[in-house]
Amino acid sequence: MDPRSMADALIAAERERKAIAPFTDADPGLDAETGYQAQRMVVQHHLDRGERLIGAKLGLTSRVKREAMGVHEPLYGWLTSGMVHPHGEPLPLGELIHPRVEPEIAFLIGREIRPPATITSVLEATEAVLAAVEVLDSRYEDFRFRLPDVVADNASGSRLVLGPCARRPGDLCDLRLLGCVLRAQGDVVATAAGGAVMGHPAAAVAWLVNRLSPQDWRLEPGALVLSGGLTAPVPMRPGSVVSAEFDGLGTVDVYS
Ligand code: OOG
Ligand code: MG
Repeated sequence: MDPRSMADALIAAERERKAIAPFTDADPGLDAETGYQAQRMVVQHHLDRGERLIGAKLGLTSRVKREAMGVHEPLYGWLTSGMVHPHGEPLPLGELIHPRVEPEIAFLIGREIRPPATITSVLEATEAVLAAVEVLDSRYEDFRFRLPDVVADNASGSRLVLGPCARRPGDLCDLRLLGCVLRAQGDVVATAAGGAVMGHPAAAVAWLVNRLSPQDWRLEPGALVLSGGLTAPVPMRPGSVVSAEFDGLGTVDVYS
């Protein structure tokens, strides 16, 4: 598989809302690097259509997510302006294939973070921390993929909803202990703390900075970074109501 044809198939799947088989079914030797080359082309397609790059997302940074997806390494993708979904508006299910939502801790980067990044240097450079719900919509049938596939698919990125409060990290509790209660249809379906993500959500941002350091795509000041799902994702169906309540950061509600 070459990155161009992978990207073209993913772009068509998103446009036509028709999931495809993962590329690794036909090509089990596909590597993650080829996936990242395809990912850049997928993201570039959105930029060419007038969207802006607004930040990055980490994926599979928590054990619960790695186990849920059966992929055992973290990965990254990019956030573009077209992904931002306003808090309080219904999710347009008709534009999506089979969306799932997951609670995340988002970082708004205030200053450049130089590699080698650490939890401390990330926190120093963080302008604000926000609650977020990421809306995933894999372009693969049944969210079935291996690492190179999901990398190419921009880490299943589709939409993101930001919570109501932006707080400086120093004004919050230790982010490892920052709790989250996830409800679906009013029932608690999962609970987590920030430490679910690499022991500390800022460690995920540091991982990204270090991972990107040999490349020409960087995190600019003003970038938003999603540090990765804290819980297993929850499917969004007609009538679904999901809320993610975070200690000190308010509640993000998503409904269809
Ligand atoms: C892959 C994307 C992973 C996260 O936060 O773990 C991700 C998927 O679960 O479809 O965004
Ligand atoms: Mg996510």
